[in-house]
Amino acid sequence: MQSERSNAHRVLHHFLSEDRHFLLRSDLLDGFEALCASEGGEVLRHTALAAVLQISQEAALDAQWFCLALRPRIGRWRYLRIHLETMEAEDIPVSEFLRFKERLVEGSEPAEWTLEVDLEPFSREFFKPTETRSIGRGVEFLNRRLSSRLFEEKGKGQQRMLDFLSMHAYRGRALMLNGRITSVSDLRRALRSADRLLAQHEPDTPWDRLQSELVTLGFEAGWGCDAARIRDSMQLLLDILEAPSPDALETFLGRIPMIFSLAILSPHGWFGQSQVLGRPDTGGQVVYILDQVRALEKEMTQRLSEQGLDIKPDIVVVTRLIPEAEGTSCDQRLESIAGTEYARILRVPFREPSGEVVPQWISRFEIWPWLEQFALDAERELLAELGGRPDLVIGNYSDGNLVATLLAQRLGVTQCNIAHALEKTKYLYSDLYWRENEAQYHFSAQFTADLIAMNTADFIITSTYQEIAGTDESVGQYESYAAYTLPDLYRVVYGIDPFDPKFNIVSPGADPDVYFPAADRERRLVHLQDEIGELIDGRETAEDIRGVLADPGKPLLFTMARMDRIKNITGLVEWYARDPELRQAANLLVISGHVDPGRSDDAEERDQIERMHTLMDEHGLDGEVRWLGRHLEKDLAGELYRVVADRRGAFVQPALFEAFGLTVVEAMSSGLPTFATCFGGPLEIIEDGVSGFHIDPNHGEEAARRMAGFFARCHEEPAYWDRLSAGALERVAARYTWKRYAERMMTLSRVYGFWRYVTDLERSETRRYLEMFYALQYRPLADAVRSGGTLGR
Ligand code: UDP
Ligand code: LCN
Repeated sequence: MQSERSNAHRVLHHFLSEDRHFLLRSDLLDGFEALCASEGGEVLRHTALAAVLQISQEAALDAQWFCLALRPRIGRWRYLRIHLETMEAEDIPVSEFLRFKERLVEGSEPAEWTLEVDLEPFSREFFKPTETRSIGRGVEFLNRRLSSRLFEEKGKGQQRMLDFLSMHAYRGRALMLNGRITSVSDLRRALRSADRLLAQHEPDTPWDRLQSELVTLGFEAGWGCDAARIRDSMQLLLDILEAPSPDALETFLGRIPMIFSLAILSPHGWFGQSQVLGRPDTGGQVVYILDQVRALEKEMTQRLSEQGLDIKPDIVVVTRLIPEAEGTSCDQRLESIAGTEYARILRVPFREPSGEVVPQWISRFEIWPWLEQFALDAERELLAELGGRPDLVIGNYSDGNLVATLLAQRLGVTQCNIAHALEKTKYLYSDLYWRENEAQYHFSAQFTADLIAMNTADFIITSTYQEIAGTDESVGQYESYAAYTLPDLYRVVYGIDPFDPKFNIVSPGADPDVYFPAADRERRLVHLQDEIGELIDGRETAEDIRGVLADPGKPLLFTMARMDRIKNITGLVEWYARDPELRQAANLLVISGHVDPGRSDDAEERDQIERMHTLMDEHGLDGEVRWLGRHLEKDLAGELYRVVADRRGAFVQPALFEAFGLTVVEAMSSGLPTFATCFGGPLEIIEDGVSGFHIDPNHGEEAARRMAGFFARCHEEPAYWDRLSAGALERVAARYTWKRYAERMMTLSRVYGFWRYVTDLERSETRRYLEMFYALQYRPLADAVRSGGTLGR
């Protein structure tokens, strides 16, 4: 016991001597490892404290206390306080832990009445899974858990199902049931009669020919396009009324015609179909939404037609209109979306309180003061455009999700959120040191908006599991909102629970018409290949090109991303520059930002551009690196990945953190071996060594070694390249396709609509609480962005 105490003393005082108030998991583990490796340190490995450190996510300490946030398993937290003299440890509540951190940041005791946000009481009565493997499979869980419960009380569930089916209509025309069926026994009887009737018809008899008889029985259009499908839907319902199974319920609900129109919100950035990708704040989210819309329109059309309805889906993407459009279409109010029949972009300007339209582009970090007015204007224009309310509102990123909240609340429709990337985990201590970041990033408004929107959403779509709940070692993006503090503003003791069944993993894909395997010779865009050859091997530089490859015969290491700090393009250039073997083995092709810093109006981008030039100068890279400061059109980009594959090259995604990483999926869909960051989505997309490679951006030297090793091995053993290429193709085909995405999304929206109707998932008390939080906390924070001030002391 005594030695346990003295060992703990030794370890904790070692950390104390570092004179830091906050330690990350990596600091704790690395520091502990170093101590164990030091003289007489081996014994420390077998102490109780060693086991505690293994599950620690972070520590906060002063001269008296050592506080630890423990994460014994994914999504589950405990907080421990150890007295640095007595070594006595005790569990403390989360609020105590957060208060301690606040004291360390502020240098004084936090005010007694600091606002504490606690959403736990609102969800106490809801069912939630407890197994970590159930995280992100919300709809499966709800179906399993609620279907039996719903029908437990005799007759109650059946009656609710009847009520639900009776309310469907499209523009005043009843669907599914008409007024003739008024009770569950009527419904059962009518279903049996219909079944007998349908059995007498050929399976392919269309609805039109069956309509008059079925209407007499109480049924309206929506059950199916022909006798076989109508019968099948009716039998499914009979089974559900008898004894519901989760699968039957999901299949049946998936068929109900209830989603005809969608509003997709994506206010920030440059939302357009050409000349926008690669601009600041304009990347994967735009690509994602345009591909999503195309896939959803197809899926909606197919489902409506299978149900025998001649109704066209209606999809509007609502974004911001930017009068100073810099040659893009962002100043156009309406734009139809290529590859769809009915979908369009509707642009609504930001307006000042005076009513004046804001002319210039505004960074995503600064748009907060304009969103409320935007939501009101967007609502008006959307209602006119759709001729009524949308059936589902889908928000994107923090701003779009907040506007989706405001719209869904006002219109009373189902809300779905998609984060794409939450900023909180991208920037170290962005919550704790929010004030230091306020002038540049305004995280206080953003994190407040996030918290509100994720709690009002009926369901949340994520691209990966780790986006919700991280890994055994790292915290998920959503999980980071479970408990946090913005010192002197408010403290969140229960913000969101990664186990909440509103979370569903539905991964995106890459447009199969644009990103297909290099080996698919017949589909190749041969007409673009000269242009691409010139881009890569051209003997000239230009205003937007730096570097001419001295030996174009070498394979290419290719990277393409917005020139954000977090994308770490300059990091990759530095790793490359410092590894002679890699430089020998491959040329580096970089498509990112601008070459001329004067052409950028984004501070972070300009900074990175300057760094690129410094690196190229310092390391003499002009003969081995080709840097194109261009925004490539989709087809050109698609063919470029394939040309790099033809030359037996590889793609690199070196980001410090990547929420998902569409370029990774694009490269893999082209059959290009891919090296991608181990922080974020790519960790899940790629299976290391099978369908690509993980690299650690914090250990660039090692990453460069790995790439050099890869090229060396491919040189010796060309089949190795083919193996990785095939592995990448298999992986995306199995997991990352838009077809699968659209099917899932359309099923989810119906199932959540159903549960929202038949249970108390509506969460109206939560909404009230969040409305108050919005008015009292979010609004002043957003206003402070406008006035350039900061809330708090
Ligand atoms: N992209 C592009 N040109 C560029 C930079 C990016 O076409 O100069 C495209 C890229 O092909 C991908 C998207 O923008 O489709 C970037 O998405 P990703 O998820 O990789 O990153 P994000 O920019 O969203 O953080
Ligand atoms: C935003 C990001 O930063 C990427 O990681 C995602 O791939 C993209 O959005 C699409 O969701």
